[in-house]
Amino acid sequence: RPEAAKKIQLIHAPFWLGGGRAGAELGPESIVEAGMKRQLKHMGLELAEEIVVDVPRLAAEPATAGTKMKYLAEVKEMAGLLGEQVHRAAAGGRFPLVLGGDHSIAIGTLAGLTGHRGNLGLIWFDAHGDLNTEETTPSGNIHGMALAAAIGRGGFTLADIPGAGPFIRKENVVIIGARDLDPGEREFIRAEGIRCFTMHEIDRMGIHAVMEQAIAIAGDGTDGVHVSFDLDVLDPLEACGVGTPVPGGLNYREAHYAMELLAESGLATSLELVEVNPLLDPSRRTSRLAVELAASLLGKRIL
Ligand code: EXY
Ligand code: MN
Ligand code: MN
Ligand code: MN
Repeated sequence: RPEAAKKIQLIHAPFWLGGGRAGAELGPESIVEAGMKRQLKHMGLELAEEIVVDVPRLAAEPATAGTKMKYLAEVKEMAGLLGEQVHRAAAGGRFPLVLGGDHSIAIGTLAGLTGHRGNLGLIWFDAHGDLNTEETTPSGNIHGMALAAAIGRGGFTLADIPGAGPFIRKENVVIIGARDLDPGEREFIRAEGIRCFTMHEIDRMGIHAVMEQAIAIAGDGTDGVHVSFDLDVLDPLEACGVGTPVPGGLNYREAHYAMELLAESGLATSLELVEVNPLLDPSRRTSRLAVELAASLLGKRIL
């Protein structure tokens, strides 16, 4: 098991073009403003100099270039730049803590992580499946295709990003908190047996049992686990500042307990916090929650 996080590498990925809704590019800054660096220092963690990836910020119109995938060129550029920084951080023994930005940034994060450590487990906290392809997407937004890209499903995958390593193995992928799946995603999850703990399973089993299974699945034979945390996994009453809110999500303690169990497992080797859109939450409560959840994953305890 990788030793506890030595040094934290904060990486800003101020990108919104994968989610088609401006404001996600303000996520990283709002999370830092909400106290991320203060919190981590207060826990005694050492922080490397933070990195801000120079991602494409604006495009005249959804540059589709003959594909249904919106802003594909910009997503590829972002993923290459972000992947480089994540790989460098992991190779340098630092814990990559990536701040989004819409969920398409996960394509960059995972390109970097797999480029460094091939055999990775993946825990995907999300109201959505993010398993659409160009054929099944209802929106053309690539943030809804990010997990598909990570496991090699569809026409646009990790393989299209320079420096990326092998796809994440389906057997080591766990989705937690899903409650808004498209037909194409449902079909795929059932056909491929993707481990998906929807809100129904969480109500039935409880978050403890779900996390015990999730940790076993993501940790089975892998040499590290990436936690991809989409803030829209939380109930919008807890976290309204997200681009695609869906009622009936995790409550505050379920989310913290999941992070606390992951911290106890010592399994997590990287984290990304995505879909925070401060334009949708003037109270900045969602940004503050992102800070707190990172702290719980990195070992903050109540007692
Ligand atoms: N499933 C819908 C789509 O593919 O367009 C909505 C996806 C929302 C994706 C957010 C990041 O989780
Ligand atoms: Mn997502
Ligand atoms: Mn390497
Ligand atoms: Mn989502």
